[in-house]
This record gives sequence, C-alpha cells and structure tokens, in this order.
Amino acid sequence: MSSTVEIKVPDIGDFDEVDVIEILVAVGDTIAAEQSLITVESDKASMEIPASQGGVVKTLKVKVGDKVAEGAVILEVEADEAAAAPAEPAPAAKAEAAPAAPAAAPEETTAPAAAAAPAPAPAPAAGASGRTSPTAAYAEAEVPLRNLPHASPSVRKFARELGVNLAQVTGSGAKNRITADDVRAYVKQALATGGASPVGSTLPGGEGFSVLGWPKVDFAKFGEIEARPLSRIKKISGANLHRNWVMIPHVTNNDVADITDLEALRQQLNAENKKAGIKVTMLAFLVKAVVAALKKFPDFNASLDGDNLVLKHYYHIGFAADTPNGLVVPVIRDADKKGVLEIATETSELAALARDGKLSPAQMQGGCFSISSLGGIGGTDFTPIINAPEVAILGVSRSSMQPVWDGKAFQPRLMLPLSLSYDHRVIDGAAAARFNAYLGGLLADFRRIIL
Ligand code: CAO
Repeated sequence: MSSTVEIKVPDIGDFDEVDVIEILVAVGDTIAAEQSLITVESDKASMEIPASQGGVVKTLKVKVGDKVAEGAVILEVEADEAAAAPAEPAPAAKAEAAPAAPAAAPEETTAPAAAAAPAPAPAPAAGASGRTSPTAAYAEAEVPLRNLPHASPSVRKFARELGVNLAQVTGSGAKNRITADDVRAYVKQALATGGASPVGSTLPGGEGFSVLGWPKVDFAKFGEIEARPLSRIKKISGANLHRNWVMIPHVTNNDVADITDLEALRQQLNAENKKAGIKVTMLAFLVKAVVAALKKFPDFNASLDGDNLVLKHYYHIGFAADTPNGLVVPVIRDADKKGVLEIATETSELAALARDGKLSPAQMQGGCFSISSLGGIGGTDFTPIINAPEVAILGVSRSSMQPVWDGKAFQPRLMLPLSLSYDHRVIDGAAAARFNAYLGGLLADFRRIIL
C-alpha cells in the first residue's frame, strides 16, 4: 500500500527562516529515509534537511532561492508504508559542520581558518579584513548560487579550506555529485603532479610541500576483512579534525591540579542532592573554573579572523560528548550566569541528547572554548585538537592519588591532569602556562572563583 506524505522542514534551531540553496532530489526520484533533500543556509550556517520518510518524490514544493521556515512543506512523496520511517529525523544528525576538534556543530560559512563546531560570535563578513589564509581567495569568491557545483555543504567547506575550486573537480557520486573523496583525489593529484597546484600548498617562503599519496593496499590479500562505512558524524568530524590539525599550529601545555578538596566537596554535594537526582560531575566544576579563567585571560575567549582577534563577551562552553556515532560538542550557553548544580544538570541532559542523536544544531552552536574530559575513562594526558574557530581547548584526564611534597613531607593528594592545547598564532606559551596554572589554582581552592 502507498500513500502521499508531505515532508516538512524540521526544527532548524535559532533561525526563523533559511534560504534554500540546493535541491538534492528531483520529481520521480526514489528516496530513502534520512536521505538529504535540500540544503538550506542562514547567514551563519548551512545544513542539509533529511527525509523523514522514504518513497517516490511526487512534487517539489520549494526551489532554490526560496526562504523556508520550520513546518514548510519541502516535497510530497508517494510513500511505501512498508519502507516508511516513522520518526522525524534528528536535524542534528544532518547538521553541517560537526565534531570539530572533537565534536560537531553547524557549519560556519564565514569563519576564518575553520568552521566546524560551535558557531562563534557574529563573525565579520567574509572578506571584511585582510585574511592570511591561503584559502581566503576561494572562500570569498562570489559564486552564483545557481551554478554551485553539485556537492554537499560539508564537501564545499572541505574544498574551501583546502583552496580547491570545486568547478575543477569531477564528481563520482550519484548525479555527478562531488564527494569528499573526489576532493581528496583532486588534491592528491595536484600534489603528485607538483607545479602550479591549485590547492593551498605554497608555503610563505614560496617553496611548495608535497606528501606521499595515501597507501593503497589490498588488505584482503592478507586475511579476512570487512568494510564498514563511517558514520555521518565521523565523516564530518574527521574532515573538521583534519582541517583543524593541519591549519592550526597547536601546542599543548600539561599541568596538574590538586582536586583533593574539590572532590570531597563534590561527593558531599552529591550526597546532599541524591534525593533531587542531581549528580554533580567534575565536568560541571571545570566549566565554572574555565569561565573564571577565560575572564582573567580574555584572549582565550576569542577567534582569529585574519589580522583581527574577535574577543567574545559571552561565555558559552562546549564539551566533547562520546556517542555511538562519534563525537559531538554540545554547548552550555552563558555558563557564567549558571551555578554548578545547574551546569551539572544541563551537561547530563545535553550528553543524553547527544547519545540519542537528538541534539539540535542550536545546541551545538556558539561555543567559545571546549572541554574534552576523558577522566571517566582513563589516561594521564593527551593532546586535544582545537575546535576551530576557537583558540584553545582543555583536555582532562583521569585524576589519581599522588605523593605531593608540602615542604616537610609527602602528602597523598588527588591530582587532575589538565592538557591545554592552544593556537600559537594567538596565544603565547607563557600565557598558556599562566592560564593552566590559574585554572589549577581555582580547582585546588574553588572559593577563589568568587574573587
Ligand atoms: N578523574 C577521575 N574520575 C573521573 C573524572 C576524572 N577526571 N571525571 C569523571 N570521573 C568519574 C566520575 O566521577 C564518574 O564516577 P562515579 O560514577 O563513580 O561518580 C565516572 O567517572 C563517569 O563520569 P560521568 O560520565 O558521569 O561524567 P563526566 O563528567 O566524566 O563525563 C561526558 C560526561 C559527557 C564528558 C562523558 O560522558 C563523555 O562523553 N566523555 C568522553 C569525551 C571524549 O570522548 N573526549 C575526547 C574527545 S577528543 O577525541
């Protein structure tokens, strides 16, 4: 049996209306649930809207250039009820941009060296200032919307970051759609042939760089294998992580904080709040302490835009959340205005939404600084990748009892490893060491937060 079903624009976060910039299906196409139907774009983000339902497209109700809001009908499908997907797709699952340093969020279209996750403050329009990025020229080129190469926003973004003009790339996907692999292949080809490469491969001194091609191995020759497609989140976060790692000069400052007293307070609060069902985690204290450190060191609460540092006067803190499909970075908004209990409640709610794939794009936008806590799992330190366009990220490993010399004797103290990765273009090593030491001091004596 079949029936006609309208597919509508789902919750699109903070935006009242967004522009339709791409139609990804045509009348007569057989579509699957979760397949991308259209790409929409606001002044800050672009995202694909997925199908809530599979079937055959009967009518298209939107065209490129239209403005649509939540609830607007995109198209009608002749739905095969047997194949129908009952649930509204989670818009977050389709949000462009994503797990950056660690995790994900809607795509920035104007941000400088990156774009992944947390949308920054109102970023100056592209081209507002003299950018130094080798990709700037392409990023700022005026491309008529109707002639956009057939590629998803994440692929376009990936290409932009590499300085690749998609008009020169041949698409291998359905209907000649350009995939991330096509862009990679194009870059590899350009690097392999050397010469005047169209990719951003020229170093400031004029000399080019070249890398070996990716090893192509027939693994099946050596034993049994299976190929498992990467999840959408992994694909998006992978591209973002790669870009951030390559484009940001990372340095990590490692320090330890004595959290013996804070852990005692945490346990006391948890005993007191047991009935209310609130679990205070170390993460909630970390968010609060990070806000205080950002206030003391404002350059950490900033984004690079060409020759300008955009300083933010708000404190939205992202935290990496591990989900079955990959990492995402939900954002605690206005963490400076919230207490530890409120932050603890919100982080656990956001982490649960993240695990269920139900975070909205808005819940992953606007971050100023990210925390990646592996403390509940293990490790002594690690190098978190900065969540561009942020300029620093705090990695937290597992606390452990250590002998600490108090001047007369060794005392057993609970020590928490703090790994602060920073963008060395913005932050000097001394400033990073001061930030980390200050943070450690706050965690050692949380009363200092109120000073
Ligand atoms: N040291 C020692 N123990 C810690 C700790 C630390 N730094 N941080 C948390 N723990 C303990 C907690 O006390 C808790 O133990 P109890 O249940 O006995 O109280 C346990 O670890 C689990 O903690 P939690 O999961 O309740 O809370 P959390 O704040 O540690 O984590 C969240 C929340 C969302 C950060 C976590 O679920 C998560 O997803 N972590 C992974 C993030 C990640 O993958 N980052 C890497 C990104 S880069 O690739």
